[in-house]
Amino acid sequence: RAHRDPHRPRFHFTSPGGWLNDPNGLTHWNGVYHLFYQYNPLAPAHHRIHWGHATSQDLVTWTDEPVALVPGTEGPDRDGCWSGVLVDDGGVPTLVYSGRHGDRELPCVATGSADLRHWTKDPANPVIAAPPAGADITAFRDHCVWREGAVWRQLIGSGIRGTGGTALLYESPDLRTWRYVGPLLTGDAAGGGPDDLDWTGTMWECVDLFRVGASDVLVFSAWDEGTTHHPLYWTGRYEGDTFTPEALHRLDYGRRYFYVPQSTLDAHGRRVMFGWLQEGRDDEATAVAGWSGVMSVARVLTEAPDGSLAQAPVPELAGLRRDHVALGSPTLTDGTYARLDAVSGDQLDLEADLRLAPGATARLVVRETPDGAERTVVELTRDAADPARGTLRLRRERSSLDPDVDTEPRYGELPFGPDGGVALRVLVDHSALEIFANGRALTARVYPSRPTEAVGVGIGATGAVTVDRFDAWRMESISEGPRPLWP
Ligand code: DQQ
Repeated sequence: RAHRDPHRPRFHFTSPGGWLNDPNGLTHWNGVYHLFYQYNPLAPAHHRIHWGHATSQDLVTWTDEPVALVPGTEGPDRDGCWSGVLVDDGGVPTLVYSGRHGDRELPCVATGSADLRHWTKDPANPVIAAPPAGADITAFRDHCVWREGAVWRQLIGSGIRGTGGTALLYESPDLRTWRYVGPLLTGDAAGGGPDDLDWTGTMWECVDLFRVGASDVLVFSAWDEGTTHHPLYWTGRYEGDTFTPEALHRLDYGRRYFYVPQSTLDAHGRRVMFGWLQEGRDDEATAVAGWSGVMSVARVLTEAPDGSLAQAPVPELAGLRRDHVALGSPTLTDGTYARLDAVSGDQLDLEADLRLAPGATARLVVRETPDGAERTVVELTRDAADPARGTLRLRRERSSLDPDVDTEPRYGELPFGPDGGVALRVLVDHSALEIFANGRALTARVYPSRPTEAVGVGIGATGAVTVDRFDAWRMESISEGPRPLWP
C-alpha cells in the first residue's frame, strides 16, 4: 500500500512502512553516513518506539538497514527507545538515548559493532537513575553529547515547572557516571498559545548545541502540551557551564512540519541537519496509507551576514535533477498570473532569482489542478515602508479540497538586500514541500485531493517583480520502483 500512496515522497527518505519521527544518531562513520530515526515498524502510530536505521554515501540516497534498537522485554526502555545521539568513544560507537518506562524517561547507553548494525545495551542502564532532585521538572529526555578535553558533556531536554523549558547540563568521564552541573539556559514559561510563534514553551525537546562561524548555536524544539511544537534556536556564547544568549530565532517557519532536528559535522566539515516532517492528514487517512513521517532532505547550515543561520539543501541533492528547463527571464506584468507550461510535476526542484520593488509581491504556485481549484502558493512580499524586510508565506487554503487535511498558512520574516533580491528554491515531493528563500526555511505538507492532476506550476506578481532566472528540474526517486512495506 505504502508505495502506491500518491502522497508518499519519492526523493525524501521515508521509513519502509509504519511510523517515523525524530532523526537520531546522525553520524559519518568509516566513510558511511548513518541516519537512525524514531521508528514504529508495526503501525503508522507513535507507539513502542524502536530505532530505525539507514545508510548513505551521499546524504541523498539511502539504504535501509535492520532495526538498530528494539525496546526491551523488561528494563528501563521497555516502553520505547526514544531520541538520542551516537558518539565515538575511543573507537567504540556508543548511543545515548532515552529509555521509556511508563511515563519515565531516563538516559541509556548501548555500544555497537563496527558496521553499526548490532547494538548491546549497557547492563547498568539507566545510566542516570533519576532527574535532578529538588527541581520540579516537566520532562527529562533527548540528548546532545560531546567531548570537551578529558570529559564528556551532555545536555538533556527538560522544563522547570512555572519557569520554562531548559537544557540540563551533565558531565562524565566515561559516558556511564554522570554528574549534574545545572541548567545551561532556561527559557520563559510566560507566553504561549498557537499564535505565539517564538514562545520557548514549557519543555525543550531534542536540544542540539554546535558552533557555526563565530556563533554558538543552541537549537531546541519548543514544546507545550497541545499548543506548541516549533523549532527555535539561540545564537550566543557557550562558555564554562552557561550559554549566554544573544538572539532567539525561528529555525523553520513550517513549525511542526520541521520538528526536532538533529545535526552533525559531515565528512567535509559542513554542519548538516535533518528534521522530521509530520503528517498533516488525520490518523484515519494515515492508517489507510500505512506509513507516517518524512525525513527532510539534508540541509547545510552556514552563518548568515546578520549572525543567524542560513539554510540550504546539500549540494549533492542536485544529483537527482533531470530534464532541466530554463525559462530565462520571463516578464511578469503587475497583477497577472501565468501558468508555466514547460514545467509540471509532483517531484520538482525549482530555483529562481527574483527582484522585488518595495511593496511588491511575487507568487510561485505549485501543485495546481488545471481548473485551479487546488493550488499551493509560495508568496514573497517586500515591505513598502521597510524594504529591508518582508514576509515569506505559504498559503495552503486551496492546497486541498479535502476538509480533513491541515491547510493553515505558514509565514515568517524574509530579509531583503538593497536590490530587493530573493534567491528562492522550492522542493516539491508529493506531499512534502521545502522552501528556502534568502536562507530562511519553510517546510510543510500538502495533500491535494486530485493528486495526479495537481501538477501545475505558475508564477505571478503584484507590483514590480523581475525574474532574473528560473530553472526547473524533475527529481529522480531515491528508491527505484515499488518499495516494499517491510525490507
Ligand atoms: N520524540 C521522541 C522524544 C522527543 C520527541 C519520542 C520529539 O524523545 O522528545 O519519539 O518528537
